Amino acid sequence: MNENIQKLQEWIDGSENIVFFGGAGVSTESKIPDFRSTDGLYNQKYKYPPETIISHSFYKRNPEEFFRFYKDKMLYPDAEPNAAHLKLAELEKAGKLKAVVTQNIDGLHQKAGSETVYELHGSVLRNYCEICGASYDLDYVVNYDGVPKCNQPGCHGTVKPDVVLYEEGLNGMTIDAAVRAIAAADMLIIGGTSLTVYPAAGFVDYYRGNKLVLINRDETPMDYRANLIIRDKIGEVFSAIKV
Ligand code: CNA
Repeated sequence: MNENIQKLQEWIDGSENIVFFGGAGVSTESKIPDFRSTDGLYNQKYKYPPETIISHSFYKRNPEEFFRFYKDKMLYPDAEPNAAHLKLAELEKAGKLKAVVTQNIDGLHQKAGSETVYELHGSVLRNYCEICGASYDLDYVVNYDGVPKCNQPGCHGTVKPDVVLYEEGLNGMTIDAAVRAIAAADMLIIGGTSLTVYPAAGFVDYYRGNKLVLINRDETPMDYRANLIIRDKIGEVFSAIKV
């Protein structure tokens, strides 16, 4: 075990109120591409930039194109949790980890068994009719040809994923719960996030302890804040940790 991972293990052993704050890099080892890596979504070529397509105004103006991109590039119904998701769930069951705060929309923390998960940007697993509010699962959206429409009698509303698009606000209750968890944590582990998407990235400011661990392949604007930086793959790091 290398020195950094040993230190991470010691800090985990000595903590009882750990919070994990993560992003797309947590799921790349589950074969879901992130946004900003060289092989991530933002570095591929599309008719419109991904930031434009996954914005609220684009969704309203051009739902056909939105759903074409969304279904093709953002849905991974067969993805499975990796060692990072699984170890975090184990840490929660052991009573050490109190919450996962995630920017991810893939539902893999819950699939791994985590219970307290604050999904800042929503989830592709939940979908609602914009008119009558009827709810639909992921399969409904995946299997619907074109723009998914509500199947309730007399309703033909568009079924919108419960995902926070650019230009949309975050859910206030989720923000509140996430910030409270981070403020109360004795250890904050941040991983797989470029820490560039606000307001989520600003949540780091609420941590008041001195065990801030950053596990990320690339540098982030918040590296200077970390008490320990690990530049390895997050799944590999967590598979070395004993609960
Ligand atoms: P990002 O900006 O794409 O950054 C990802 C970061 O993770 C980068 O700094 C990488 O260096 C790092 N990284 C990638 N793979 C690994 C790995 N195996 N181990 C360690 N580090 C790794 O993603 P953010 O989450 O910071 O940006 C926030 C966006 C991305 C949110 O709005 C998400 O909804 C959105 N997103 C989510 C998913 C998902 O749900 N899986 C996928 C793609 C994008």
